Amino acid sequence: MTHASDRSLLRPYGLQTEQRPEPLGLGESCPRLSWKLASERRGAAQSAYRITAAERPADLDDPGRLLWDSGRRESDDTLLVPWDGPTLRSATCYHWRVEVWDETGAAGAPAQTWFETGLLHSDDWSAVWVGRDPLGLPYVDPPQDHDAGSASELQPPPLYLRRPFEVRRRPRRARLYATARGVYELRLNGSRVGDAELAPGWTEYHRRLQYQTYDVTELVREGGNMLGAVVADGWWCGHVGFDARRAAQHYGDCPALLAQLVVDFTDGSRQVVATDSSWAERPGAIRTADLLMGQHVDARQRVPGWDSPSPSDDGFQPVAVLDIEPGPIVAEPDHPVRVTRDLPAVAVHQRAPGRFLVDFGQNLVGRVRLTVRGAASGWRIVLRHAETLAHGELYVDNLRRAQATDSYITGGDDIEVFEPQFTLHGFRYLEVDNHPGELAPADVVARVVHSDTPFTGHFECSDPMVNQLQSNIRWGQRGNFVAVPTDCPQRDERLGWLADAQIFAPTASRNADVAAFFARWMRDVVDGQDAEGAFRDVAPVMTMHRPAAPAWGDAGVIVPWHLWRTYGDREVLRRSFDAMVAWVRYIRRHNPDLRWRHRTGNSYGDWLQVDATTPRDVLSTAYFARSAQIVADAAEVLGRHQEAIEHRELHAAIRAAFIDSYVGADGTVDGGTQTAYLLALGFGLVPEALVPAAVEHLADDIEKRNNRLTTGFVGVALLCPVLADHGRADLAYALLHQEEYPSWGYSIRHGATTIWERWDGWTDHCGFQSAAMNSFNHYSLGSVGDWLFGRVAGIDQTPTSVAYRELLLRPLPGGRLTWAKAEQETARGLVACGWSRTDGRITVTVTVPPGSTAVLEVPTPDPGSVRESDAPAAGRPGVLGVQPSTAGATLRLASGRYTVSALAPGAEPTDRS
Ligand code: RAM
Repeated sequence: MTHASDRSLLRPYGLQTEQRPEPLGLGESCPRLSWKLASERRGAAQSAYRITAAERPADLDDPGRLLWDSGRRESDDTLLVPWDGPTLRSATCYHWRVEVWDETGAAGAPAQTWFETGLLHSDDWSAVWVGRDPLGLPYVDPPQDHDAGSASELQPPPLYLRRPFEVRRRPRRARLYATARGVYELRLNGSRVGDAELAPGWTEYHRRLQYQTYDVTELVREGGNMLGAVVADGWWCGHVGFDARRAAQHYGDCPALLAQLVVDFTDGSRQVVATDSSWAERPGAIRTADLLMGQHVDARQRVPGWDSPSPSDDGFQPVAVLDIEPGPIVAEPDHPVRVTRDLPAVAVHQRAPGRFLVDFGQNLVGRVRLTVRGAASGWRIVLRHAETLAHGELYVDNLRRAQATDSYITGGDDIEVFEPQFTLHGFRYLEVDNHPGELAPADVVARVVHSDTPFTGHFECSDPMVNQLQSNIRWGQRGNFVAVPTDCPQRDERLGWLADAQIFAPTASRNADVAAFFARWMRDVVDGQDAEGAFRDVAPVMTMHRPAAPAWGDAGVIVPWHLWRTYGDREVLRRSFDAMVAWVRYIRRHNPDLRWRHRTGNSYGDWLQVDATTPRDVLSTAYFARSAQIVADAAEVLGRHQEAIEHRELHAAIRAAFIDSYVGADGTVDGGTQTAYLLALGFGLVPEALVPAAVEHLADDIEKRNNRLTTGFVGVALLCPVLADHGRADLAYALLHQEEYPSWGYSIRHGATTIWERWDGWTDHCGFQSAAMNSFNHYSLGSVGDWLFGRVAGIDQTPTSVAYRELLLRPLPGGRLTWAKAEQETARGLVACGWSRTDGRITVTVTVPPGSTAVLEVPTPDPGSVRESDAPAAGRPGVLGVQPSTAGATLRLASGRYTVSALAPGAEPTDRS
């Protein structure tokens, strides 16, 4: 007999519907269901499952009407199992439950979750777009600050929209569906609705606009109600990228709202309040708001109680109903942007009367919340932001046109709180100017804002500098994953650059669950493809209208493949596949000799390399080969045999061309740069016999520079992995520990708390790099994070494994580390691997989730010394085999937790008798 508390039971947990826990407003009519597994018992695996689903009104206790019973299915599937029940209805809450049986046939502990569909059909929408009457209010001049630069254009003040309504009795359930052309915040009876920031996020607006769903059951009251919204420019019509024009030129010229409140009563009746001509609008306290420029609030212009059920007659005018179709409105499929934490000020320095410099100790992305006490009305406080200081003052030159300046004019209340919610800044330092009186540190707080992808990965080791590097990588990921993966968060750019994203995606998926985030962005990438098959450098497309460059456009192939390998998401691969094929065929069409020299767009090469120039055609042809190979692999997964054969042959031919043109008989690669060797070795473009010589050339280049790197965005991701995989872990560690310029350690020694865009962002010898392009928060050079998890700690999967089904655990003691460990919540469950060296022995602890197996390479000079939980490893439960190998010893493990120890590398064998 088993008990629910029995830890050896197979336990499903982390249930997800369409790669999100408990999604509200799901847009899929055939969602995919997933669960992870845990068990304390070695060898535990799922042999069967059963899914049952019911439709259940949220407020009823009855179990609901059974809708779908999959029956017991003899299967080890746990990932993305398609809904196979009756067609889902709009705006309906479904519960589903999974029962599992383990490999012995014993029942596990069941688990359940829910999801609620959104508006699945376009005729579910009765709302129409509403906005400001274009003949109504004049545009206003954004405030000009002494040093905030000049605002390029007049800006309209954000819209305050509202509509009163009556409700006869307390509702059973109320949902609010909304989106905006712009960014919006909803209000209901004076309260904020939900916690999404900068909704609806940024998508390829020409193709898709996402709506959000909110549970407002608790906010709707019997009697009079007021539904309100504030809508600012955002990506729709504010400043985006480095185009001097407001995005008005790209999408539209004024913000608008589409909202629909659906109130359901217990008697089955329904009341809908939707945006239409009965809504009213006026400007309010927020005078201007722009993602790049900042937000300006004049509290004297507040309209007290404007969003309360019984406002006074306060100047609201009828809205204009915009003569536009609701358009392609889709449910938000990924995690919304949210405030995920607050950081207190670590220091506040008064620089002059009323002028304070605040240090938050961390370069971050978000905004501040300032509390002002006892100020008279009309006091204008100005907030400016910067990532770093120069001569003790804000360094803002690298912001280019982004003013990153907020201001607040006090309204005369005893306590006033200013928090600019429709703008976003990348900063560590804040200047508060014209502050009335003292600024108490507790009155200023930094609020961290980003796409709320769950951060579930951890890496840690014995070296504080490497831990700081990992922290910098994570902060770079947080700050630059805001609706889309951006290059940087501070200057007038913040675009979804493709190469940055593909280089960093493997690291990102170590730190966080980015499955839904990237799958959603891939739609934008595919949307950006032209009729010829060329992707663009950025997605959503903005300003960069040329075909994409090598390594940039290839993201359209690499990212879907990565999502398949990491999360088992076949659908994103299927959906992207035609675009992947079209991209490779486009390159081939224009480069019939298979050296990619034509149609290379802006051909950025190994962007921001130092002291080296990798030939562009070496880089591009290597990527051409890589993309062809991935398309062939993807075609096999999807059963597209023709394309598989075509691209397998194409890959072989490009490889031959690469070798013919760029690889010498002595193993040299054209250009002789680190990146040239890394691409050739990393992408398998060196004949087997010449690999040792190529590795030696690579190592020579690093050594002759006293263990310094020269790689840019493209090469850096391959640097440590290729060295370690070709017997030069010593050099990989030397680069990891390097603290002289250029290196990760150099930036950290100079106070970096995020990854810099450039190795020479600031140097002892030259000071700041050109302000024209010098961000201190770019993630690309942080792509080494994948190697920290994958080799330093040792979590990887075999080349044919999907979603960590066959783990390849290869801890790599080296450098000055005495221990390292990582944990990762994979799609199947928790994977962990860590090692430590003490007293001549190495101890490796690993966790393999149920259903997975692992190949564990134990680095030891003496395979006979391997023990598991203090007993000879062979024959221990779950240990399926022990063999000597080049690493030392290789163990095959079933699921479970293990503690393996062996004689440490370099230690003297001891007498084991
Ligand atoms: C810079 C961006 C980005 C890079 C492109 C080529 O402007 O910041 O990181 O991909 O250039």
